[in-house]
Amino acid sequence: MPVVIETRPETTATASDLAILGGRPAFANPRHVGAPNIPDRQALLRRIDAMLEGRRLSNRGPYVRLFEERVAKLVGVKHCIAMANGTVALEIGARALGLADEVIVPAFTFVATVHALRWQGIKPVFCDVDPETHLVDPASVEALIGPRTSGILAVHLWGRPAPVDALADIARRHHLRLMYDAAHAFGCSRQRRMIGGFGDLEVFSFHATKFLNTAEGGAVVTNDDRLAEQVRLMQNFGFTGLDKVEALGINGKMNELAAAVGLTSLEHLDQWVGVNRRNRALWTAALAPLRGITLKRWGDGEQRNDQYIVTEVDETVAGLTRDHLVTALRAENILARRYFYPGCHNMEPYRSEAPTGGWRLPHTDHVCQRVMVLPTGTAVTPKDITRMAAVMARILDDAPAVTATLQVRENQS
Ligand code: T4K
Repeated sequence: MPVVIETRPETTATASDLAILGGRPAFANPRHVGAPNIPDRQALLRRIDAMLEGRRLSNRGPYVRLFEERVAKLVGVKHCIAMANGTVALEIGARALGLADEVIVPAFTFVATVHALRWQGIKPVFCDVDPETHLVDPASVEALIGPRTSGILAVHLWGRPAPVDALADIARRHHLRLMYDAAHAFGCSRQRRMIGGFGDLEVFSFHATKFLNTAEGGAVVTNDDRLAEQVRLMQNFGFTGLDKVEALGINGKMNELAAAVGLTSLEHLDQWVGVNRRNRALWTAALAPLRGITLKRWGDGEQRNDQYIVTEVDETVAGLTRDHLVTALRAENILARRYFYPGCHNMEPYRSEAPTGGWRLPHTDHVCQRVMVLPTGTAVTPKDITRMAAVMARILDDAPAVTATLQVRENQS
């Protein structure tokens, strides 16, 4: 049955109209993974107006303080230190923990997790992930511990809680520091306990593409008073008072404008969770009949932000590769993503720094070949999802032609 799509009249909507085969794109404008959630404009503008009136733009002004207070309360931790972005929060967190020499970290993550360590002069030692959950595999972590290991940096990837009990046990037995990259996990829980309170400290990102954004922003959260004090010192040049510098510090501060966006966005959390939940339910139904595409699921009964619609493509069943499917979707202006291809171990400088014989991460390599993340969030409507899934179905139906076309292109380039 022909499918009605945005820029094509119904009568001409046949499989051969696929954009990758020469047709017009299904969507006139791109549908993104990570289009920002935008809070109420009037409320935000009122806050910005008051900020301009008060001429307080940065250096832990009233909005940053309030934002920190609200985030700490929501997450259930003693301290939240708001940061300029998640990457600098990771760097300062690692430094405050005294991480040095080698830190065990998954290669299946956004490169910022690993760059933050390397930027601090720390050597990342890549552990493998569980191919089912995409989370660090504790057995792989423990096997990599050596005399130079100072800590573990695990990731709550996609907002899904890392195996916190097993990791805490490993860290305790080997006297290692344990921190979490919780960039994806704001508003998510694990056995009813909010992510943010695990390990020695955790780091959120409030980048534009995240569930809760401050345009650029992040935070370190912890229950450790001494660590919190260290982090605060480090994020503000080491100042302890007027003209008084007591430590080596850097500038990691969140500004008031960002905090105003954050505070206004916090007022929408329930609404945005609702939209993401609705979108997930629609994607679940729409993808169910499609062969070779599996939507990853987790955390029933937990709080989730559902910010990422993560699928795996099995090319032997789908009839085309994940990469060809993503290329065909992007031609339709459906900007699916191959996060986190090709894995940090295959990016520089880590690829060139690989131990003799290279990094051996079979599960990471497997997952990197299969994952496809699809658009969701408040910028995506139910109609969009129906259309995107219908286009995907047609690409699968025409898989041999799509594959042949893309292979010709690849051979020519
Ligand atoms: N740890 C993890 C596990 C992370 O995922 C991240 C960030 C970090 C640490 C570091 O936190 P930050 O230092 O960033 O706070 C994007 C984001 O830039 C990055 O923040 C995020 N992870 C990562 C998963 O996604 P790219 O390279 O994919 O960004 P880009 O420019 O391709 O944007 C994604 C899509 O979003 C595009 O299709 C366009 C759309 N978009 C983007 C922006 C910025 C918009 O529609 N509007 C916008 O304003 O990394």
